[in-house]
Amino acid sequence: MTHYKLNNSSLNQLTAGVSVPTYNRENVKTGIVHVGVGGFHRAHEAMYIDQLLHDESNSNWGICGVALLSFDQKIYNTLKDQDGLYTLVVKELDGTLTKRVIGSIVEYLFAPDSPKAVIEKMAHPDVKIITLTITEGGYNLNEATGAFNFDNPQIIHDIKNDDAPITIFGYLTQALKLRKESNSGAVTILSCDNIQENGHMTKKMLLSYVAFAEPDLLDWISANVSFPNSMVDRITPATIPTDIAELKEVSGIEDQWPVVCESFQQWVIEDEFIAGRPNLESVGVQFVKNVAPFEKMKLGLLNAGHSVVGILGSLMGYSTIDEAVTDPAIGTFLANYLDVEVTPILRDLEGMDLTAYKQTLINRFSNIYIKDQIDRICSETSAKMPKFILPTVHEQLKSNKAISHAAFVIAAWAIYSLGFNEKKEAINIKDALQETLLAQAKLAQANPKLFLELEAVFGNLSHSVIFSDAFAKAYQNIVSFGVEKCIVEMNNNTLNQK
Ligand code: CS2
Repeated sequence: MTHYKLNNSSLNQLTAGVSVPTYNRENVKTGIVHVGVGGFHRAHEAMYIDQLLHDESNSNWGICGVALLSFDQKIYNTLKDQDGLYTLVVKELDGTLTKRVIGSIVEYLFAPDSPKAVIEKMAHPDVKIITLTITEGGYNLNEATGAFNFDNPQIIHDIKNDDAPITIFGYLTQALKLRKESNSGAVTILSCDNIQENGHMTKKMLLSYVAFAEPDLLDWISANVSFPNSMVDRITPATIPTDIAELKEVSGIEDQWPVVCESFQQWVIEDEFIAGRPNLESVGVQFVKNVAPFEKMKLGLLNAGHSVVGILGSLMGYSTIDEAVTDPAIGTFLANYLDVEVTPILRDLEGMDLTAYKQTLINRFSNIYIKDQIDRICSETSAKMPKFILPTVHEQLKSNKAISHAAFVIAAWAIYSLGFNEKKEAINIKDALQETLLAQAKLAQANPKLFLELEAVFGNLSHSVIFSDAFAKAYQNIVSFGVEKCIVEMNNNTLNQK
């Protein structure tokens, strides 16, 4: 089979079962700047926009992808080499692969090399929407105080260096300032991260920064920038070398960084686009008045469910989510956690069949073709925990309801943080707080409750006697009996109570 390096000139040669953009990419103008061109963005928003661009009347809505961190050099180089093109490989439930080259990223910038170009692009009058996937930890929230973290050295850097920022807050502030000065008009900032009320969070954090760094800009922002909340969903494992090799072998495409994902896709947004938006309904995006209940459901069930399976699975020595969730002990534990400790806090979901949603979620986790990595799921747990699991714990505690499964998972995470699974193999931990977690996890070996004193993650949770006691008991049980025995016992107890 002939092999083609993926780029503009090879596009028309790719016919072997691969769909390609049939619109003229040269006519597409950038209307959206997206920050954080990771796998998720490329499996989700960029895919929706690609679909949209097939209707030529939408040609004002191309994407400029911004790689913000020096760590993102590789994705920038890849996009540049491939004219912004990449292959999206959708793994259907029966294992069939649907391959589609995505063409919606028509420009790309590497912020560390050209901060000015990024600011100018964000401030360009044609740009009407700035979207973000900057991860749960990217919003610079101090979990202990609930306020913007001005102690972050990168924020201190941005306050001193207007024209060469490194954080999203520095970039957005300078871009909005330039929009104001050059009359570029209003703009929508749309967060696509897994955070409850992600639009409100973005607004709150950005305004805190602006109030300090550029207070004169506040009025302009309040009249010219909107921050809709949104809920995003599509499981997108990390691309592995066999994905790249398979694409080359079967389809002849040499793509340095294809993206693989599940077939499920969902995007629910509040319709508050101050500077207009494309007709996203036409490609299946749902618009609602209040996205909060959907976001709460998704974060509390799916994302928290992922962390539950990931942490327990990792300690038991599994490496993928499907392997772990199809272990009956973990699968039952997950189902019980979702039913007993999360479902009671969900409301205002008229028309939503929660039982079906939970079943679909478990089917999605169990999909053997996806092979989502536990390492991916457990990465940055210190940022995910306060967004996915702890809000549920607080609500349950407030109404004196069950928290034992959550306490157990957090106890398992304290042991996980020591760096070894129950087979005594090293765990590949990737977490911005890794060293702090390890230090705290070591202290917890003598007195488990000390783990909860990590305020940057747990806020004031350690003040709850009910929770700390459940946590300490779970910790001791795991140390004495191992995860599997403990969860089998918890599963039996839940069954007896039903
Ligand atoms: C995952 C998410 O990062 C995680 O822990 O739960 O990446 C999840 O796969 C997506 O939010 C699915 O929409």
